Amino acid sequence: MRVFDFNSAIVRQPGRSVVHGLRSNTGPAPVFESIVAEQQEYIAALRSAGLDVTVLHALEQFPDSIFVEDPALVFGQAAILLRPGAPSRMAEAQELAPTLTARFPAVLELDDGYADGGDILVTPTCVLIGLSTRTNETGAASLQRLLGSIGMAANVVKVPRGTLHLKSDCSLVDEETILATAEIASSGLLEGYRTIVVPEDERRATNALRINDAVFVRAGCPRTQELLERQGLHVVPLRISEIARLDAGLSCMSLRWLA
Ligand code: CIR
Repeated sequence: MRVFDFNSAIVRQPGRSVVHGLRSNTGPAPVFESIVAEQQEYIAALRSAGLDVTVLHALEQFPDSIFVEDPALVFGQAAILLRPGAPSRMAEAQELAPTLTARFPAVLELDDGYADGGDILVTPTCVLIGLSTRTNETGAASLQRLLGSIGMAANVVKVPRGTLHLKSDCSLVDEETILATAEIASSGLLEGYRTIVVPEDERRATNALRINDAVFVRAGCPRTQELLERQGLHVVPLRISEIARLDAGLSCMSLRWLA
C-alpha cells in the first residue's frame, strides 16, 4: 500500500460566505459560482480516480470551511482533529467531528497549540510537520506525540517565511519524489527525497495532489506538467484559479484515506 493509495474522501460544499475567506493577496475576490464550478470539477476528478466522495453541507458561518484538509488529518486507522491556527477557523474541527467519528476506528484530538493540515506532508518514511504562521511548536509537538501513538514517525521542519503552509510549496508526487519550489528544494528541509523543482513562474503548481495513479496539477502550468510527465507520471490538470484567490490549492479541498 502506498501513502497515496486512497478509496475515500470528504469534501465540503462552499457557503456563499466563501468569497470572504482569508487571503493574503489584494487581487479581486473570488466569484461564488466559479468556486462552485471548480469544486464540481474537483469532485468529479476524485471520483474518476476511484474515490468514494462524501460531500458535506456548507457552513455559512465558516467562510474557509471548504478547505477541509486544515482542521483534520486522516489515516486508515485513525483521524486526528487539529486546532487550526487562524482564529476564524478553529471551530471547523468540531464541525467535522461527527463525520469522522462515524467513519474512523479512532478519532484523536490535538490538545494543545495550533496545527493546520496544510502544514502536514505525509511521506512513505515519515510525516513532515511544518512550522508556519498556522502551526506552532506546541501544536507540532502535540501532533508528533499523537502520531507516535498510532505508530507514525514525524519530523518538525520550518516553513519559509511568507509561505502559508508547508504544502503550499511542496507535495509528494511518487514514493520518493517531492515537487517543490526552488526555495524549499534548496533549504535542506527535504533531505533524503528526490525533488522536482517547478519553474519560478509556475510556483503555484507545487501544491499537486497524488491520488492512486493520477497526479492532479493546477491547470495552466505546462512546464510543470511536462517535468512530471517526463518522470512517467500521469498528470491531470485541474482548474483552480478562483480557489487560488483564497490562497488555496488542490490538497486543501479534501481529506483522503484508504478505508
Ligand atoms: C486560509 O487562509 O485558511 C484559506 N483561505 C486557505 C486554506 C488553504 N489550505 C491549504 O492549503 N491546506
